[in-house]
Amino acid sequence: DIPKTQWAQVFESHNGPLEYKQIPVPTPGPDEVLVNIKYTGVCHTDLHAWQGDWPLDVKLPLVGGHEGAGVVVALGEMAGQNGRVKLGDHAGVKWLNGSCLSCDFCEASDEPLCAKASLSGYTVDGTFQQYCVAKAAHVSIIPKDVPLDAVAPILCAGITVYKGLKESGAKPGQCVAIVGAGGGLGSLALQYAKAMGLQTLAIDAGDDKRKMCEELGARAFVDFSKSSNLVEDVKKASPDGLGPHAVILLAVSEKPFQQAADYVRARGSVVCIGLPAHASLKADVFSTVTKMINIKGSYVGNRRDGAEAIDFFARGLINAPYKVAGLSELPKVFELMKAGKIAGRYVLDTSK
Ligand code: 8ID
Ligand code: ZN
Repeated sequence: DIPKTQWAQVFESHNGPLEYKQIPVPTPGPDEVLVNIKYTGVCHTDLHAWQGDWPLDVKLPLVGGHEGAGVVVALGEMAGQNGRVKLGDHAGVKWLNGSCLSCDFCEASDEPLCAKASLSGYTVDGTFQQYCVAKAAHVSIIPKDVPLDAVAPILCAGITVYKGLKESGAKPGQCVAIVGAGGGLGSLALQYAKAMGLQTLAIDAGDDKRKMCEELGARAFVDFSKSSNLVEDVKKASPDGLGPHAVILLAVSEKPFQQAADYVRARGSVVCIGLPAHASLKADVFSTVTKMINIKGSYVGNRRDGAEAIDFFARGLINAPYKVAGLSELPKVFELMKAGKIAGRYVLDTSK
């Protein structure tokens, strides 16, 4: 039985108090499902939403969160029709809460580009609550033998880095630089890259993150806080000294977005995924042309990318560390994240 009220983390204004309180349990619309969220990851995007530092309006008041793993407890009238989602299924609520499914982009399975997309924990209430609604067509189905705490970070971080690695065009055996490798997306990028047969070169700061990155299979770690010539150090750390075949930019600061084109290998690609506020890209035109460099963006993934990312995880190929805290402890997790002190991901238990 579904309760009338539930615990949630709510904020009413940017950088305002995060209130852990009881709110009504929402009712799913005809094409929606209600998911009893058991665990939710905390993504740096949630911090951007709270701080309001992106050029995209946030719903206020807001329940943040978009890496929610739980159990389907109610179906809207139309939501069970095609049999894809059933009561009792384990399901994931992602950044893409819903999309129109009929525009040019949705038809081409580029639904993250849909102009009418609704975003969990941003334009609609997300997973920092015990019961969350999402469009039936968009929730991910999670196999029942997969633990819901460990799979939560896959629902944004995992999908996003898996898609970004595919977009990079890097082939098995080649080397990719993961910038921000010690964070939530970065730790998973190291594991997806390895599972995809790629070598990795990790860039981040501090000995905790170095240790984690080495354990996750990185061939080398470059500490950006200690390097006096990052471009040279990254090139030197690549297998043949010519630079990595691709760079996956996950950092939440502008500087690495200005450096990547200088160390990527000729013919290589630079994939921008991190979203530092008020940042611009910069690359030298002469070398971009004469090195034939490809610079592009990558934004979450479509429903199929989501299913594939979960399948890699379900096959035991993805093991990145995460720490579990209670939903009530979100403010503490945000503080640690702002300070850059989290190696890997935090996952919140919504019962605490
Ligand atoms: O679809 C997308 N494009 C997408 C999806 C999900 C998340 C984009 N994001 C964005 C988030 O909004 C955020 O801007 O990706 C970024 C990273 O999210 P995250 O992994 O959840 O953040 P984190 O755990 O805080 O990790 C960031 C890491 O970057 C490092 C930090 O030390 C930290 O480990 N970093 C920084 I800040 N500056 C760096 C630098 N100059 C750096 N690493 C290397 N070089
Ligand atoms: Zn995210």
